[in-house]
Amino acid sequence: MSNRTFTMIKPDAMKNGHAGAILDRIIKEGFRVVSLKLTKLSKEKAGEFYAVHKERPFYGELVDFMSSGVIIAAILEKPNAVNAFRTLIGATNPAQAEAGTIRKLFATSIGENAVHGSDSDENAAIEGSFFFNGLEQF
Ligand code: FUP
Repeated sequence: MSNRTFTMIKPDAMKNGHAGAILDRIIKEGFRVVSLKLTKLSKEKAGEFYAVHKERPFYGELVDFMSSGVIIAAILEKPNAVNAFRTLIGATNPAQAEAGTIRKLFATSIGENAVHGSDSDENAAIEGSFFFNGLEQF
């Protein structure tokens, strides 16, 4: 079990002014920030990040949305980070997310759902290194 996960605060949450509240919540839940940056994905980079969903009907919209504005990308550390973070953010669809989760509080829809959280240790490592090189991981 690895202690790291990867997250993005997505364009909807950035535009709606929730970035500060989301970061505050993450830190208060005991995650240590290993890496952090504000950046913007090109369509090409967003397509690459979500390549696993290439055949899904929502892929085009997902790529357009994820490249529509700035995001905050971060690597986070806590024991059992992947599962702990997915519990904190709640279900993909905010309508089904538990009360008090980040998506329940800040997401608008299944497509514009405020935050990303890695779904496995392996993907956490791949996704973290998509955004941060070794010198940027503390
Ligand atoms: P999650 O692991 O909760 O981020 O969800 P998935 O990996 O299943 O989906 C990745 C992203 O694809 C979601 F954050 C939003 C988008 N998506 C849709 O737009 N529609 C869907 O039905 C499922 C996912």
